[in-house]
Amino acid sequence: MKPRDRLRIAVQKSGRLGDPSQDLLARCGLKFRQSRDKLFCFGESLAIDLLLVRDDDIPGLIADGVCDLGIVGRNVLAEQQAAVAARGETPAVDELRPLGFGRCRLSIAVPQELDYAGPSSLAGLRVATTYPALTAAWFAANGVDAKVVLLKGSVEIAPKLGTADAICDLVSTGSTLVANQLREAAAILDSEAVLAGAGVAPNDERGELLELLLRRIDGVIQVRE
Ligand code: PRT
Ligand code: ZN
Repeated sequence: MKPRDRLRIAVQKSGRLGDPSQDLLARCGLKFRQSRDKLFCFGESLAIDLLLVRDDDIPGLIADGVCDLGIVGRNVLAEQQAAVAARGETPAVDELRPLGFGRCRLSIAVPQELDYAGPSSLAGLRVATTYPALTAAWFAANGVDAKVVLLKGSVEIAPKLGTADAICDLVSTGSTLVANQLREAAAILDSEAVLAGAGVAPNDERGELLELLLRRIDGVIQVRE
């Protein structure tokens, strides 16, 4: 890969984290010029550029060295780390800072009528989720043998459709669960947007830019708290 002297950050193009991510970077004094295709933002105030992508791609873009940093939900990062760990490899992407927005939790939810007395109540059942590695790791940690069913979307309707007995999905207000006659049984991960970066920081100009950005992010977060 061609060496880069500009730092590159992957942020969500649209969706829940897109605007708050760009707001945070603006508060850090970063100014950008957007490309015509709206996929790339050139940093005008510092040598820091943005790549606008789907959130699911962010950990991989960092792991592959295409981007140095990313702003992504801890749920997405932790799922990638759990998937790497499940293959017996060491995750190459770390959480550098929690960012204080996009808060939610990844939770096991069960139909109202299911008697939930702890993880073992789910033994032998099918649990639908978009987070198979985190869900499987939670079952393994609790010594429960359940079947994890991967669904890419509309996880909350799986029990009604009969494709699963329970789900593991993101919850914020809880109204989606209530609307689908489900109730939260156990939170397996507390999530918020995080700054993610490669385990080994670049040891060139980009390393200095990274230090500068981290100091500014810390300042912005301190003011908010
Ligand atoms: O297009 P792209 O792939 O980039 O976006 P996406 O559709 O995969 O993600 P998006 O924009 O929906 O969410 C981005 C991130 O926001 C997630 O990865 C979380 O880190 C964070 N976040 C915070 C949430 C929620 N809160 C949330 N409530 N992501 C999703 N939800 C969904 C949840 O999946 C469920 O369907 O909202 C519903 C539950 O909400 P409540 O309020 O009814 O409980
Ligand atoms: Zn996504």
